[in-house]
Amino acid sequence: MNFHVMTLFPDMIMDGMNTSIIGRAVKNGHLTLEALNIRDYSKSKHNQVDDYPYGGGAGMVMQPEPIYDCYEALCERIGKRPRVIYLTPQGSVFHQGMAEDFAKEEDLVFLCGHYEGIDERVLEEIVTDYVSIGDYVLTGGELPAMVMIDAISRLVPGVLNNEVSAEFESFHDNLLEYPQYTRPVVYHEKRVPDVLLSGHHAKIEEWRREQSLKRTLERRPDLLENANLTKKDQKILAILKEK
Ligand code: 9WO
Repeated sequence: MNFHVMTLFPDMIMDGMNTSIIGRAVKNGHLTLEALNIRDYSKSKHNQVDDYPYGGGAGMVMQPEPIYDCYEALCERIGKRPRVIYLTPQGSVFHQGMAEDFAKEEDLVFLCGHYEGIDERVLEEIVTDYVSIGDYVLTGGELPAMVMIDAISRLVPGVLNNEVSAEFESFHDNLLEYPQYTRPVVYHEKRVPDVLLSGHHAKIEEWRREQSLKRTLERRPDLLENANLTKKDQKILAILKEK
């Protein structure tokens, strides 16, 4: 997977990702990550990339030409026209299924806006996917781009050292993860559940599944609508709902 981030703050992307497991995956060669400085594509005297909004109003709007030229230069260099994701509160809300879909691509471009946004005309020309990471307003698209890169990267084969872990974590079957415990057996008078010390693997799996169902029912009942439930799961859920 090759990530290309178009931004006015390339250091924010490179510093943020170098200090994580994603940084290790880049060094291993499982991923590439580059930040493209939109300012490098300004043709104005003072490398200007924004201007006042037509119609008036507060703040500044990013101009279309540097962003278009940045994308076209990338396309010429790599010989393809990858999907362009614009991070905006006006996009579809990001979820695990979208991460799985994006992980199938060989190249992905993230467009990070700033100020009061980007001139609509260049968005119409190059953006293929409008994505939000949640209903809140930030100062720019860089943090959402990093969130998406993290979620997508861990689905790329070889990025996580544990081959099976990616599919076995939260959202497997659309359920929340069961609780985890490690040493010591007793901490602040609380014991680790006995079943986990029993060595009885079938019983442990059964307990963990029940915990996942219980937790999802309590914390995220909305997820159950699209959950992958066996007949046995449904019976356990019915009992949990009675309690
Ligand atoms: C600010 C503004 C002020 C007056 C009139 C219109 C306005 N629009 C905006 C605006 O949308 N600013 C955005 C700031 C422009 C794109 C980058 N910014 C951003 C991205 N804030 N929050 C996000 C974001 C992206 C993905 N998921 C959650 C939040």
